[in-house]
Amino acid sequence: MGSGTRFRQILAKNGLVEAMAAHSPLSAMLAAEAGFDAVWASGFELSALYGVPDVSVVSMTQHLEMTRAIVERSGLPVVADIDTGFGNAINVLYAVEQYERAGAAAVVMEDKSFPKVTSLVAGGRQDMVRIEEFQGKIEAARAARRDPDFVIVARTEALIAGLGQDEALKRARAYEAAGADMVLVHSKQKTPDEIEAFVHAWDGKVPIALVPTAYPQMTVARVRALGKVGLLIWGNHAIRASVAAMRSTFAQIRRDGGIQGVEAGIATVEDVFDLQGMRTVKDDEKRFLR
Ligand code: SPV
Ligand code: MG
Repeated sequence: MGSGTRFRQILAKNGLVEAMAAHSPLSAMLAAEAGFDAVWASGFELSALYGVPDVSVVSMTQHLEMTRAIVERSGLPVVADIDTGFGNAINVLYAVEQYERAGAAAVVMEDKSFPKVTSLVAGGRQDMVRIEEFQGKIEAARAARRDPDFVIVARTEALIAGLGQDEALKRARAYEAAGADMVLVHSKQKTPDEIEAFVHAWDGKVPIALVPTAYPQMTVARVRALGKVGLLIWGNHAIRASVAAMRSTFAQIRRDGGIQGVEAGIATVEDVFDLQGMRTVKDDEKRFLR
């Protein structure tokens, strides 16, 4: 079964797919271990991993190769963040072919112009492409997928760009009409009001996807109560958790002049061995090394 089909089956069964962000196979494995339904191969997280801003500096190839590695190790359907599709509709044809071949279940493509600027930054330059141009990119994505179950999520940044509800709804309707399987609407308001107003006003048939980073009051229960939402993405919590954990561990080692004080608070070496599959290596050694 293709991973797009698995994604659709989870959606049909649970009514909501809950995806955790990842920037590496290891973070994706921990998301699977925690019980999330899917992995969000986040562009922001991968950019941060490389220590660069999320402004189309990380190349498609870098993100694609990480997505492939995440697919291989996580075992979960992977929702790939392909930003703007890395260019125009011609670039989208190639990107979708590659991401589907890498084993992704879905791509999320946003209606900003290339190169993009990360959405949540204060005062960010948020230039959008014309609706017709983005419809062409959605149609290109549909034309490029081999499996009709491969999920194409069209993301509108109208609220992020400050263009208001009417423009967001107009774009979402146009993207559904162009064949998107889902519409992601993003907001950087500090409360869920803006997003809830959008969801209430949504009159389309396709489910909505949300990334409630800026408005953390939005819980799974609240999303379910809203209805209409099919994909919930916890957008950047893997990299932020890593930054906080590394920073405090490193600082304590510097303070203490040694590592003894951090031992209890970090993963054991055996834990990491287990994640790496060292048990299997030991079994394989017994079996094959003569
Ligand atoms: C990402 O995680 O890369 C996203 C979500 O696109 S956000 O950074 O909030 O735009
Ligand atoms: Mg992104």
